[in-house]
Amino acid sequence: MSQLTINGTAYSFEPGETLYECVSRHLGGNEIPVLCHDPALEPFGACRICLVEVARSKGEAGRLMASCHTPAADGLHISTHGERLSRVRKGILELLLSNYPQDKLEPAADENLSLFQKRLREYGITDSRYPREQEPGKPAQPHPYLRFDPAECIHCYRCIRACDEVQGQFVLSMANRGIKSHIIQGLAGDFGEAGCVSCGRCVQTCPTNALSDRYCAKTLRADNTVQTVCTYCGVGCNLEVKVKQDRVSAISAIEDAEVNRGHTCLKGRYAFEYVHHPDRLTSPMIRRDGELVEVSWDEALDYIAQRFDAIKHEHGSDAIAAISSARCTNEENYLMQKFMRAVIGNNNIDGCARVCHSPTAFGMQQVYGTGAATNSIGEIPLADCLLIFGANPTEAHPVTGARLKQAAIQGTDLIIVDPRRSELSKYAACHLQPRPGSNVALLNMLCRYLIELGYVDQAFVAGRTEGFEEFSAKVMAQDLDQLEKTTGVSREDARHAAEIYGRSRRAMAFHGLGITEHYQGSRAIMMLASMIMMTGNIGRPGTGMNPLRGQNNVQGAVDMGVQPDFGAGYLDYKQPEIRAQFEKVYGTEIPTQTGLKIPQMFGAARDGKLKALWIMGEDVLQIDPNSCEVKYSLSLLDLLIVQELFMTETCSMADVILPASSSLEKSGTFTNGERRIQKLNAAIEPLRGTRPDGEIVCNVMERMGYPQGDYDPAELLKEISQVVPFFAGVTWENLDGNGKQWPVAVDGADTKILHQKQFKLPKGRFRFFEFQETPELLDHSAEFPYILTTSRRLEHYNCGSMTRRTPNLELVDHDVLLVNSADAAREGFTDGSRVEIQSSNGVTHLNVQVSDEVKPGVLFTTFHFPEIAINHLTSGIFDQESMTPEYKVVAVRLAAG
Ligand SMILES: Nc1nc2c(c(=O)[nH]1)N[C@H]1C(S)=C(S)[C@@H](COP(=O)(O)OP(=O)(O)OC[C@H]3O[C@@H](n4cnc5c(=O)[nH]c(N)nc54)[C@H](O)[C@@H]3O)O[C@H]1N2
Ligand SMILES: Nc1nc2c(c(=O)[nH]1)N[C@H]1C(S)=C(S)[C@@H](COP(=O)(O)OP(=O)(O)OC[C@H]3O[C@@H](n4cnc5c(=O)[nH]c(N)nc54)[C@H](O)[C@@H]3O)O[C@H]1N2
Ligand code: SF4
Ligand code: FES
Ligand SMILES: [Mo]
Repeated sequence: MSQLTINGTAYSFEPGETLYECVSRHLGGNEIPVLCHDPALEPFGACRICLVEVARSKGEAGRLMASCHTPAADGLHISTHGERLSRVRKGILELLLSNYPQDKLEPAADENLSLFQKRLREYGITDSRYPREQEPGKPAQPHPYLRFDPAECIHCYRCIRACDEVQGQFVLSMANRGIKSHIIQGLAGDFGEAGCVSCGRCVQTCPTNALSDRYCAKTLRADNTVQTVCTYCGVGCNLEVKVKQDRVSAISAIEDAEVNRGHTCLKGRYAFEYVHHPDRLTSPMIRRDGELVEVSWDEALDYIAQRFDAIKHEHGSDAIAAISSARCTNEENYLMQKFMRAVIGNNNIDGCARVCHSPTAFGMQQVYGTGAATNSIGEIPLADCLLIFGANPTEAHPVTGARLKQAAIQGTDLIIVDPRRSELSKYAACHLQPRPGSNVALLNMLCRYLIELGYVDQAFVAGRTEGFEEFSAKVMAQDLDQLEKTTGVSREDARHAAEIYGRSRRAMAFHGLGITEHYQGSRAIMMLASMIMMTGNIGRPGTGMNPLRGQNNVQGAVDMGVQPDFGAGYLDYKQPEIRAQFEKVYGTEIPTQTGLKIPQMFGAARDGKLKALWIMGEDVLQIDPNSCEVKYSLSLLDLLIVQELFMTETCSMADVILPASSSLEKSGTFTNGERRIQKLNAAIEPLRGTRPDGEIVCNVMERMGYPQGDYDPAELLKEISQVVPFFAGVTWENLDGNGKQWPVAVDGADTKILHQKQFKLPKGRFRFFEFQETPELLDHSAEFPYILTTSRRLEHYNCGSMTRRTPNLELVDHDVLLVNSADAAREGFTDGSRVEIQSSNGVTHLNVQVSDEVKPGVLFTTFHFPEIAINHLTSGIFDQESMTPEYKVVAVRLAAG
């Protein structure tokens, strides 16, 4: 019997619960006052305000115990209130107040009081009988976002613990002892120098205003507060937006959100000033005599409808294509593909997944039948091995990255496969550094050792899969010497990694663009999926294959049919019964010819077959490979429509510009990387002159004679749930709270883990591939001896149009080229050397940063600054199955620039 008594009534408790947790669960979080306690952190017990009276039997005098770290136990009698408790709590508060500046005691409205001030008010404490003894430390050095006022610090340690236990950055500590003790940000009192990543978790947890931020998020008196989802990466953090005078004024994390539990990175919490930036596009424009001139919405929409009709009439509907946006909502993406299929009448619809995780979707479908993450981020603590293959989550998916780091700090084995020394590799049990582009060869090695060491899950393989014998025979036939040479990874290291992965009971794999953006992208995915299946690491908690999907809604955009070969819900429109279903809902005939993928669209433009392209929220001219060819292709179009927030590189070539509203100005749903459909609620009205993308698409549909009506996410979700089988039970109303992970059954039940009893296919299908060298290196490495690989960094986001318009620019204002110290010495480069980087496609210039993050022969940079135009260098080589560009391998040479 697990029972105790609280204030005379019997209640049950759960194993491992503290008294505070048990009381809060039954009587609410306000029953016992806490101050140093944060539910996301380990119990600490510093302030003692959470004292309760605990007796072994009824009527016995209780002992005072700190409820936040005292375990619940059978038969205890607990009192949460009473004269004695009140007296002690008042004494504690008075002592704390003696070291707090009295002039900071605000007569503010309750919801704007800090937690400390709320407690003072609850217990009626307004001044202190004790003298101030504490010597406050110094304020922190100026920082773009964070502020520290030591006078308001009450030494509860919450900030230090949040930094250590949530973000794992260890920036803050307590210096000195006794009355001289104070919080420091490294020895210099400088957040940045101490390794701070500006996540703001310390600000969020601080119960006073000792830690605050540029936007005074905790104390700002807002007119309105709205819950929404971050617009940046595929983690999908839940945010609370404070609105004042119709402006987005501060953002904080939602404490009880399953996805982020009070945490964010600096982009979600702080990088929102782009919303009101003067550079925002606020009027439609049409190019006349070479100049873009502002026009009314009616004029722009009439012009588009009339030009589409004319082009369709003259060249046929195949002369029109659209690129939809993973930055936009599910409903908007659904509309865009519906527009192409039902109004224009072709399948020429594609999106940013093409430059990203299309190999994941394709490859996982081949092996498992479903191309999405199999498990959920919340399961990380359940795994005893975490394999991170070609991903850099502490920068690209920071909230997930922080959880992975915490797991490693607590002893979970981490295996990193990355040519670069990423932050997480410092915590790894094993870091394999293959030569960029050699993943398939490395997976051959890993599979071989898993088989040799006896780590094949025979029962799983026999019961749920097919093709293992052939797969295994091919793996064993590979020449290990050759594989070592190809990958640059020794057989001992590969064996060690296989041993760690194989011996674990629950191994959870994460992967990213280091595996997909390659000539053999899809093939490496199929090998990885096979390896996971071979060891039975699928369909159970704390296992699986988990692509760290990139943009906020890249999972959703493809789910909604933003791809040329399948309709919404990955349904094959070539099958008559499926087409009939689409036709019934769309009320019109559906085309059957496979549409164009993005690179094919550019090719068709060059061949004179494609005449019009509508791009919603993608800066193809900066981010697609081989920019010169992209520019040439776009220049040949008769009509280029770009729907954007800012005047991007691509906008500069547009014939029509449509100013869109940002994610903070509209409603709809986003689907994060763990298939979680979450609600986006408009925090403010669309900026004057802009329209939400969904509304714009509806407007064009209506102008072209299709009765779509207005953009209404709730109504659209009804339609989507009729079409997309895994959305069957999704409604606008039932997504409140933590959203739902698809597939969602008609009764609303969602799915945390895929493939638990069965794959989507009758049996999991093993797929083996041999390593093939990329033509990029075969053709060019003699002349261009270095391999350049490009990725992203924490502070900036993709084309950078948004983060470059926020104070993130004060943190990082340029790209650099990482060069290994041996290469730098040989070439005569030092930190800051200006170099010319040339590939067979183009040339650019960057400043060198000498770094042993990369091995000799490998160079690294990012693509966030348009002036660098790094994609002038990237090649026209694509993943053979999905046409995802090979951004991660470019043969280049260096010269002093
Ligand atoms: N801060 C920030 N966050 C972002 C973005 C951003 O721009 N900025 N972009 C978002 C988007 S769109 C995406 S898709 C995701 C991407 O996030 P990730 O999938 O993590 O992608 P990258 O950081 O580009 O590359 C991951 C790693 O692959 C490694 N790599 C390169 N070549 C190879 C190889 O041959 N083999 C292996 N095993 N590894 C290799 C690189 O060194 C790099 O560390 O991030 C999202 N999140
Ligand atoms: N060299 C190199 N190049 C790469 C990569 C790489 O690793 N290396 N990674 C590739 C990958 S994975 C990706 S996903 C792409 C990303 O490249 P993009 O998709 O171009 O980049 P984003 O910055 O995510 O967003 C595109 C545009 O959407 C706009 N936008 C934001 N919200 C909205 C909205 O609500 N409505 C509208 N209409 N527009 C909006 C932004 O202003 C931005 O200009 O880059 C690719 N390019
Ligand atoms: S981790 Fe991703 S979703 Fe979360 S705040 Fe950062 S960019 Fe936004
Ligand atoms: S809240 Fe329990 S000791 Fe501070
Ligand atoms: Mo991406």
